[in-house]
Amino acid sequence: MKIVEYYDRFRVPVPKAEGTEYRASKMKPPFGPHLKGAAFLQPDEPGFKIDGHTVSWANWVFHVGYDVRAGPIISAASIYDLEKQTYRRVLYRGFISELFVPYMDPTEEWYYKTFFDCGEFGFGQSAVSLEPFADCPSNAVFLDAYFAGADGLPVKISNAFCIFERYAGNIMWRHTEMGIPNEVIREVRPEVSLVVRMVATVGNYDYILDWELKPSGSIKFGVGLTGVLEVKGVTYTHTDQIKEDVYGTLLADNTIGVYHDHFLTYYLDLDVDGEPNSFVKNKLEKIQVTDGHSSPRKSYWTTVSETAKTESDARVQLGLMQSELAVVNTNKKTKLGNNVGYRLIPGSAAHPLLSYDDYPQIRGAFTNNDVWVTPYNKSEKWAGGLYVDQSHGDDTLETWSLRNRDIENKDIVLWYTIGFHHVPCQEDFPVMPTLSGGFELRPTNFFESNPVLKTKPPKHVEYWSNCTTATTHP
Ligand SMILES: [Cu+2]
Repeated sequence: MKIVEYYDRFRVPVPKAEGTEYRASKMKPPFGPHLKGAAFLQPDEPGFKIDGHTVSWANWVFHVGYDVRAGPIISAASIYDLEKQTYRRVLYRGFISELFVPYMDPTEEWYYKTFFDCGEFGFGQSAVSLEPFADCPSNAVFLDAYFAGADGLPVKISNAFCIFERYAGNIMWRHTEMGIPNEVIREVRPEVSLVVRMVATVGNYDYILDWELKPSGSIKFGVGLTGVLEVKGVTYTHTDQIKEDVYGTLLADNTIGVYHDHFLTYYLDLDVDGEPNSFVKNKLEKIQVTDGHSSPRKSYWTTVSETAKTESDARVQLGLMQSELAVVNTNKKTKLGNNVGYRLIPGSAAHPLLSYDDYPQIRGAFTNNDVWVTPYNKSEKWAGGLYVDQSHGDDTLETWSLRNRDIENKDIVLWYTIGFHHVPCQEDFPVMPTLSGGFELRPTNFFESNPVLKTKPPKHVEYWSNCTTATTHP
């Protein structure tokens, strides 16, 4: 328990504290833009019910769980089908399996900073109490979380989750039909969705994790990055002084924000209308019209559907090909004969730039593809391995996938990684405005037709002070 040796490679000035205050109580004028409070009025009680951990809202029912490692776990999510008069399963279980954050500074003090936030720290264990009216809107309902502490005693995180209905002023669907003589049809339905939110503060970073369910059947996965950047001290106070690679951006005097990535890998055990599912790539292919007479057009695109038979067929790097990716149930078809399915609408693709044989990337090999599909296996939950601390990369999603098992018409798990390459900028300092990303699972031929067609419009306002064109609704 003694320091037996230390090595002082260089010295840098301690960065100034000036300009780094972000506590409202310590701030002095002038203040930033004044924002008036905004609220989504719900004069009646919230439109959802929580029974134990089961939430039912609009046409959805699902279970909200908490895991010390993954944080929120949404399971047994089913949606009511008005036509079939029954609930139909969409998602058996979904959670964030791993978050890989490699920093891009290879020097002695920084090269090892390649964090696995779920496996090393625990998203659930890093959950923080949410603040009413700020972290969550006024209509939110809060849930506590508990985990077993290091001494075996329960640790409570108050208000770890909030659940709320969101009306962000968006339109669920609309149409103004003007093609009929002497008649105008105008139909609009505002979009209200349900959000389950948890915030994990892992050291310096705060991750806002949203699960948003829509009456149209979509599930949107939102990720917000905020908090404080991981910075390093340097002698520099101006970019003109920098003649070497500093592996980041000068954000303030003597302060570099180091380049890094955030890769969040989601585990999505979809059970689209039942357990046996298949993964389909609908490739969009350009067809050239070469015969010179069948059409005035020279080209068009069409879809070529490929069903993944084994795991190797389901490794996808987005951005390289134009395709729609879907999980379908070939045992269940619509009346018209289409396979019922759910489509993955990816977020912006950020592919890892480390070499495959670089040590952190061997451990983070689950980010080598943006999409993987594996057959359900009880022991395959954590993309970076069960024991991720100092792992050698021999128990990752990539190593499991190399077995190349059959995945057609099986209980399958879709793994999707949303990535961010983060080049810090001065606005990210001293605390970073939320950088948002996300992706969506959206029904594709799951319903016979638009499932929110018969959603009634809200009460109509006859007169609105700043809108003179308001008309009466029949
Ligand atoms: Cu970042």
